[in-house]
Amino acid sequence: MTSGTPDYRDAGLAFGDDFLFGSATAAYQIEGAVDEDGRGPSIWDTFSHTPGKVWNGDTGDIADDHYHRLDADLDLMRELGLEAYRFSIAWPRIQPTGRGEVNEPGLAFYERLVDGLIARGIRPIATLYHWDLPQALEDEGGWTSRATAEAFADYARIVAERLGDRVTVWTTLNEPWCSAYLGYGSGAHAPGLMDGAKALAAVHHLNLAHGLAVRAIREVLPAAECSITLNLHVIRPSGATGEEAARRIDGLANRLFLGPLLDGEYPADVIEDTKAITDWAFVRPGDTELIRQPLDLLGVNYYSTVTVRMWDGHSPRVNADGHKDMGGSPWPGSEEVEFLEQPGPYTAMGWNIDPSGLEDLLVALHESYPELPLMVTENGAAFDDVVTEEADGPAVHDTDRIDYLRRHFTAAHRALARGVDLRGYQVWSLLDNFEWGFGYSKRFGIVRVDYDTLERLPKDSARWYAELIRTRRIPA
Ligand code: IFM
Repeated sequence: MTSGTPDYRDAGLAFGDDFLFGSATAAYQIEGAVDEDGRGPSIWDTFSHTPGKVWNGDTGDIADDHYHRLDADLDLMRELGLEAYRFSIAWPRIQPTGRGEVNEPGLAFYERLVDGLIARGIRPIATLYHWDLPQALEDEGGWTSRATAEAFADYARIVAERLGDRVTVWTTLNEPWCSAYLGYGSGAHAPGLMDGAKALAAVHHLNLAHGLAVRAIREVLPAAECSITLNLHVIRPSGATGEEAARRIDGLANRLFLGPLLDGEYPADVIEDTKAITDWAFVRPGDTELIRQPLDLLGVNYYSTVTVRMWDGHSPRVNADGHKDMGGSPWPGSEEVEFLEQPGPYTAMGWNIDPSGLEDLLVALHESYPELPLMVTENGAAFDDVVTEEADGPAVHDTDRIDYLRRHFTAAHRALARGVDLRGYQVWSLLDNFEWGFGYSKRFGIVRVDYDTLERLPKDSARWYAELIRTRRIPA
């Protein structure tokens, strides 16, 4: 931080009684039990079992074994005092091939989870899709196909019918940016395709899936609180070409989602930027009206910022984009944008730590959409944790993670003070878990998981967070 700017390390800041403190996970990252009780294969099973796709050949086969340790994990959440728990439902547990017959044991598992949360006084925030598409749907085109969006609405209805009366917030999709651009553009995520036109078709079908699912949920539950979670990019322009580069990345990363979801239209400049790649014929008349369903909440996932400019065509090309590139591009039509090295400090992901980005993002969203309540649905950090042996047993003194969280809670508090309607904060993540292409090499949990014994060990950050929740003030 430069002098004169806040360092975001305030202690003692108070949060209101309605502010919902919780923590988040996702099904494939923690559950394991991938072929139990009728679950079908997902694209992440296929991808992680394909040599060379995931660090160390790691898979989600066992993960944190949460599927078998549900009750103990629920007790842990209660011990930490969580007020909310954001989890995702694995579509292939509910419909093993993504369509048709419902797999009762899958629904029963999530019913047990939701009821277990409620029994412990914890509000369930359910995400319907956190990247584990049934493989059978991918075999028919996955998110490049309109039929996947239609199937998603059927799945949403099935889950809403069963759990609807008990879920506090329904989130349709988690970070469709990742599903579309990393899944079908860069190839870093499942299904691992590298095709800009497919990535853009996936953007649209994910948006459409959201709209159709919200409509389906509300048909079953007219009063359901519906949301979507986006990983909006906080973009800093650099130099003379920075504004153009920022416009392009903002278009692909942010406006291709916010536009149809909240304004009812796709941004014309992005359609123009990408016209050599696709004619956008997959957007049918009436689609943007379907996508723009009233939202009760927008979920915001925030980790770091990017700084961009246009490549001059001569100098060695810079690309410090934090998203692992397997060969394709996550930025269709804007490959000439350079991502500059960010000033540190950094987390173990190599992502820069900049809490001002969270404050800026929340304030900007509030200014653009003043009526829309916001929630931080993910924020947290991976660090190379060390287990130490203390007199009373093993411990993880993760002061770097506490520092990260302190700064970001301060940023959230500053946004609240500036009038942002911020309803809560879900720390990513409750447990160390399968970090997608990075396998188990990156630890985001406030609770450590020993991958040999699967034992859970709350880190110092978990204690710190428990104190924040208990006192409703950022601890000293
Ligand atoms: O682990 C992921 C999560 O699944 C989605 N948001 C970002 C996290 C950290 O990379």
